[in-house]
Amino acid sequence: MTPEAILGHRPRLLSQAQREFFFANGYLLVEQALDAAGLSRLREAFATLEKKGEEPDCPADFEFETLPDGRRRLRQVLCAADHHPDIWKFVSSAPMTSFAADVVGPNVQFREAGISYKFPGGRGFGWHQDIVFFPSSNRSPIMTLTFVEDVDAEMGPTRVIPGSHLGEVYDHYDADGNWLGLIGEHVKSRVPVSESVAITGPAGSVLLTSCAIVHAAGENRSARDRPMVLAGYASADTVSYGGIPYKSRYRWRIVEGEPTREIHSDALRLKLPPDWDAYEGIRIDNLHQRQDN
Ligand SMILES: O=C(O)CCC(=O)C(=O)O
Repeated sequence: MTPEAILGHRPRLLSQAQREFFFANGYLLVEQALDAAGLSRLREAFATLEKKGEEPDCPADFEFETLPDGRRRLRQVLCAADHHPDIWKFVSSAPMTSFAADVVGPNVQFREAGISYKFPGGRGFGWHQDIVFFPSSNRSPIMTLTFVEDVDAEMGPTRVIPGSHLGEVYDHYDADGNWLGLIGEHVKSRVPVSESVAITGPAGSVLLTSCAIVHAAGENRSARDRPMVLAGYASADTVSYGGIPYKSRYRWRIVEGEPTREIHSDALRLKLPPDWDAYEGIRIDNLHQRQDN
């Protein structure tokens, strides 16, 4: 659906002004969208998953990071919705699916949901656009980032370049054709990074980002953890070309509205990513972080 058609549907939770802001800028922060009970359920789920990460046979979806102080901590759990029922419940129901419907249209398909910890010292992500990981027939796919704790400027907040979702999809290979999963140095001079804004906010806030927005995140320089739930959705009339790096059993599940036989396509030029099916059990993080930001 086009933004105009989506805006023609009555909003569920967002105001019309918030939706217009999203379409113009490619992101929207909804502050304190979750109540205290919802947040505490998420924190309990995080604690359970962290414990599970200590088990010797924990699944490959549990990715670890060695922090500057030498400790090895859980960096993220890919497809966390597959590993904890409360994460699946959270990402497959309101308010999350209502936010998604308000910006992708009434029929919403789920892509994947992970959790990320970013402990103190945890590294960031360089500049990238999510759509290069799952080239799609249109620009409707979104990522939602739910702040499980307050996020301030020291904690490596997500940085976005407003309006960049409407422009070029940059090369995420290097000049020699090697996959980076990050915008290549040979095209970086075209990326207006000086226009980027850091998104900070209180616990319970939800950041919606377009799959085409250029974004990054810094290292966590604070003494506090920055736990987040990351959940992806798209309009039901979106088809992804090739695989996607996350292998959730809930992939493409309709979480709002109904399936459709229609396909919406936008004019897009971008390269196919590597063959994700050759990377069983792992995701982008093991593949693309050759650069530190
Ligand atoms: O952790 C963040 O703030 C950003 C994560 C991100 O860029 C992504 O998952 O694509």
